[in-house]
Amino acid sequence: MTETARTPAELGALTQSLLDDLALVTDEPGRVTRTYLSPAHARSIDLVGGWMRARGLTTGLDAVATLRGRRDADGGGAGRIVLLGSHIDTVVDAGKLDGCLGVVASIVALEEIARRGVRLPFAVEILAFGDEEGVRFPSPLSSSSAATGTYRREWLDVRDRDGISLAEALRAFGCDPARIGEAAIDPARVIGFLEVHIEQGPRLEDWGLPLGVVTSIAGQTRMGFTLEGMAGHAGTVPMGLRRDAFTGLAEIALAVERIGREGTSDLVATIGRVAVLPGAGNTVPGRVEASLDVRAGADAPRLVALDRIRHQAERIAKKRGLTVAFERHVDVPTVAMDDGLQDAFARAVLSLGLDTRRLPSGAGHDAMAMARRFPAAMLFVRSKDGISHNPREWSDPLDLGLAVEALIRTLLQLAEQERAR
Ligand code: HGY
Ligand code: MN
Ligand code: MN
Repeated sequence: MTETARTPAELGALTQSLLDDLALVTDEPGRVTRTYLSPAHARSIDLVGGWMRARGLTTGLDAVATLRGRRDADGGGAGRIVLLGSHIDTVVDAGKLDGCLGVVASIVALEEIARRGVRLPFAVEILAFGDEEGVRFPSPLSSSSAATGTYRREWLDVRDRDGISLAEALRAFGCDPARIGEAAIDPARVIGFLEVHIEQGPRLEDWGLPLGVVTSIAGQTRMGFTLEGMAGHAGTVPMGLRRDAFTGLAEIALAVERIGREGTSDLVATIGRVAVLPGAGNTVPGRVEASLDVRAGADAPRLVALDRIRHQAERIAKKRGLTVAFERHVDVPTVAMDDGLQDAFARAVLSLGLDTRRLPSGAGHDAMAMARRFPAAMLFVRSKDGISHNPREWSDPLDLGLAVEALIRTLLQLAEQERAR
């Protein structure tokens, strides 16, 4: 029995209400922080899995704790599959939308397709990845890497701030690291991966557009680096005799900023986390541990900037009697989105009577890991003031509903193409 199609406003209101409920699942009361394999991650799997099961999807957890909700092809059969989804882990003090929107929009879209009595000639699987951000462990995109058979075994040995290894955390979560290989999805069966995500930038708002189609995802290098100097008494060590690791970092940080500014317009370089040790106010810092995140729309400017930063850091360290060591956590090249799926998203947006434009993504996404093995595409939703990784992250619920409707229409196009194969 078919029901009246929900309007984009109704789809948006439903999407927003689910996002509001999911945002209450946090490791830090009073703000949204949900890191990989944390108690809040477990509770979010229960909540989102319940939404999936209530809508007739069968659910399961893979070996890296990705929640998977599946609707079989109408008429059964071991046919091909369309993958949807995004990540449900967050940064610290996050907004409600980053990642979560892609999972919730997929759930609402599949429910609406069923309400409209539409049959799909392929299976659909919604993937709720638990480790896209790489906040607890330096292992960004590890869940989607497992789904594509590109998981890096060394991630299992990385440790969080409490010294717990990723492997130990997986076992404590009830997962078996020895079975990670089984999480890989056979590319021969996959039509494509579609990810709905907030833009996290200002362009759609500047253009006055609710939706945009992503052309490529900027490559990124994320590193850790350590500066070693000499801890000393703040009251007795003369300024000229100090090997102060923090002032060394300060000079390096300004060099990073200058190099970032001097590169191509889409080159960005960020030191987002710094630990000053031993951390006493009356002690000259002897050691500093910092993060470095460098991205660009193309690989060459990013790699040139990395070389320049490393050279400047070594020069400044030497001048100050410090040593510097770098550790690479992630190095992902710029990834192009699939042309055919981009066109399908664009046709869906145009069918809504909306103008559509295409734009690159400066932020990383699970789609960049999924694109290693499957055709992948992303639909961006306008971000108010371009804000993200911030509790002020917000998109108009009508824009959310338009994205759900565009996802529905994209799936209907893929269904037509599949029937015609
Ligand atoms: O950092 C990123 O690009 C993404 O938000 N994980
Ligand atoms: Mn993010
Ligand atoms: Mn994200």
